[in-house]
Amino acid sequence: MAVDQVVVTLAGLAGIGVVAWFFWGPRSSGVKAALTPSGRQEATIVVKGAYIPDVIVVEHGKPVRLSFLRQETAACSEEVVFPDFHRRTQLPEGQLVPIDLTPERPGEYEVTCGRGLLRGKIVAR
Ligand SMILES: [Cu+2]
Repeated sequence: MAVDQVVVTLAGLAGIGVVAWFFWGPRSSGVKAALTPSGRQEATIVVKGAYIPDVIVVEHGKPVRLSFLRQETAACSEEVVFPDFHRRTQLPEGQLVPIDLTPERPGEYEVTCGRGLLRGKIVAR
């Protein structure tokens, strides 16, 4: 192979690598909840056009406290829903609202707003 062919081939392989990494590589895997001395895993989520952060990583079988702080007035986000836990909670603007739950099994637990537009998840390991 001539040098230019080698360069093109390597560039092509590198491109494939980047695409493969993008689709199958490790996800930017969310924010790990902080473990408090009491054994509770805690994270704060700001609600402002999205859940920030939108992925919270926890250990299953241990209590989790997510504190939501809604910094907007859009009606869309006034309620947060945890379908797997059968929980719905109102989020008044500007108030820190703690929500306690315990994901008993490893898996992904959806978090949405009342109308299903904002989305996030709890990833339990
Ligand atoms: Cu909504």
